[in-house]
Amino acid sequence: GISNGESDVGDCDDGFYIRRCVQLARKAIGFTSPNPMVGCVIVKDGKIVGQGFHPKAGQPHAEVFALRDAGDLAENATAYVSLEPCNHFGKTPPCTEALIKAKVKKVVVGMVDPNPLVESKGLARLRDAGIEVVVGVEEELCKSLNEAFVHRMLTGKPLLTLRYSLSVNGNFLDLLGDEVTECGGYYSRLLQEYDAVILSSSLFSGNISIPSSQEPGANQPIRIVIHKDSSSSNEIPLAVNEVTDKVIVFTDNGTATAPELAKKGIETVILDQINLDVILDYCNQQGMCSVLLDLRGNSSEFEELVKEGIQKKNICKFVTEILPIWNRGSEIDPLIPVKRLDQGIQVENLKSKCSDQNVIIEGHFKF
Ligand code: AOF
Ligand code: ZN
Repeated sequence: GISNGESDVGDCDDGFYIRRCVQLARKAIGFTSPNPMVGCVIVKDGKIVGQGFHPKAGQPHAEVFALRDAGDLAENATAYVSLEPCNHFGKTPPCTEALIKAKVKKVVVGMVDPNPLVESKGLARLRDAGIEVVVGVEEELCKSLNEAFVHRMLTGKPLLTLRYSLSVNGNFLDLLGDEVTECGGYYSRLLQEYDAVILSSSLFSGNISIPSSQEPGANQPIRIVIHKDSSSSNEIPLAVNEVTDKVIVFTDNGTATAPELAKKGIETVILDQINLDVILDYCNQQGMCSVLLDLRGNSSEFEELVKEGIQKKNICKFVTEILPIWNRGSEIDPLIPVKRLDQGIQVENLKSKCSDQNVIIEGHFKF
């Protein structure tokens, strides 16, 4: 398991500094995969003397930046890290050795690193070196910060979230209330935190351009476009000016589309049958931790994927946007004869946010 019961209990200030670590870590939102987001502060005599975060895979870890920032002041100080310091040589050398060399007196850790290369070995190394170690401060917060990373470490698959919009009478809506282009909108912020977003090719037949996050300096997810020849006989209508290097098409008709797309520099994966397992495997191999399945466009393209995802328990979360409209003409649609709550799949960790424009609900499937 990744929780650690045998640790000392942190004192009340510990929570404050770990929350600061999480705040720092979030500065790299969307950019760290396959690595986690990690923040670190060095505290001496009740003052923060150094801070840092992990900006991107391949770059130094949070501890390295914080120790650099603290300089000589790190000696006899307490280091706070939202994730257990690593004790292995990956793309970068072990942070445990950096902490030991800097002569910190104590290390307070938010959560144990679920990465089997690390998992508690970092803590053991620090303790062996005579450093006092406290584990599990603001543990839930730290786990939710890196929900996708933890999920991938434990399952070998990226965290998959279903996104859709509903009318107040419970019908699927083929639209976003939030203008995609709007900075500060929920969809724009959502895109920022995902490594990839799966979209229907039919979305691009209208005047809709490939959605991107409008947050300043944001990560842009890789756009995975699903093209089912059976459901949309036409070619993929991606306009050249819309194409970025971050588009990949999964299609069941390579002959018609692949050469055309290749000319535009778009990678195409041709499958006999488009299925979620293959897409998730692909994402996993690319080091993606989180994928958003956006249910807009031709719903028949997604019907099978969603069914498969629920059946195989590959869909972990949902984010629903309820828009302030009544879908005329389909008043009876939502009255599917489910008369008992336990006939469906239970969801948990419900969170909601309400404004004049929409109600956002998110939660986890409890399989
Ligand atoms: C930390 N602090 O800031 C991060 C950690 O290939 P590497 O060397 O970057 O190692 C990646 C692994 O190190 C990653 O999977 C995770 O277990 C840990 N990441 N650890 O102490 C950090 N980013
Ligand atoms: Zn490290």
